[in-house]
Amino acid sequence: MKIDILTLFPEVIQAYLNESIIKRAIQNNLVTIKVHNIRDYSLDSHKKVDDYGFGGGQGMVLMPQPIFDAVDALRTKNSKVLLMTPQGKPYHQKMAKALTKEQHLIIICGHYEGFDERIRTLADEEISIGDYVLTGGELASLVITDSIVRLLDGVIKEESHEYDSFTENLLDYPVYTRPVNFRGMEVPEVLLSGHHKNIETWRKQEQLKRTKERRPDLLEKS
Ligand code: 6GU
Repeated sequence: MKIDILTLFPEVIQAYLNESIIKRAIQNNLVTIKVHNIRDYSLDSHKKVDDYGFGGGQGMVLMPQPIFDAVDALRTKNSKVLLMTPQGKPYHQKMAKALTKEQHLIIICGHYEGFDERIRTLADEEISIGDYVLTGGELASLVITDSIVRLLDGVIKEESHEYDSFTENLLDYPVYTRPVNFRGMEVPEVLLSGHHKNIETWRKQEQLKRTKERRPDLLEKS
């Protein structure tokens, strides 16, 4: 898979991609991720990317030209263009899973007060990562990228996401490591038993219990 991210703040994105699991996935050629500065596509002599909104009231609005030219330069017939906006479709694990099937994603990060409405016509999908407002789409693009990359073949052990929270509309079960007793808090007996069937049953019960307590809305879906 290839992912192109269009942003006014490439360093912010690159810093995250240079660490941990995503970094390893890139090094192992399981994904190619390129970060592009929208400003580099501005045809303005001062590399301007935004201007005052017509009608007043708002602050600066991202202009269509740099973003249209960037998408034109990057898009192929297999590309899917995602626009990050709080007005988009609420993101969830099933969308992450579906997006792993794409060959090429172009992710556009909005910024400042907003972007010119005509930029929406470039998008195959508009995505929001939740009902709150961020200063820009950068964090959202990283959320989307991270959630997709960890699901790609070979990035993490298959077993690690088989029981992920949300995979079956259930939250994850509790996990423990050494020591067995930490400040009086004990690791559940069953996990030390080596009895795989019982461990599996316990984990399923804990998933159900946890989901019922914390996210009953998920149980209604499953
Ligand atoms: Cl995608 N962008 C911004 N600016 N705020 C958001 C968001 C995106 N998703 C939730 N809040």
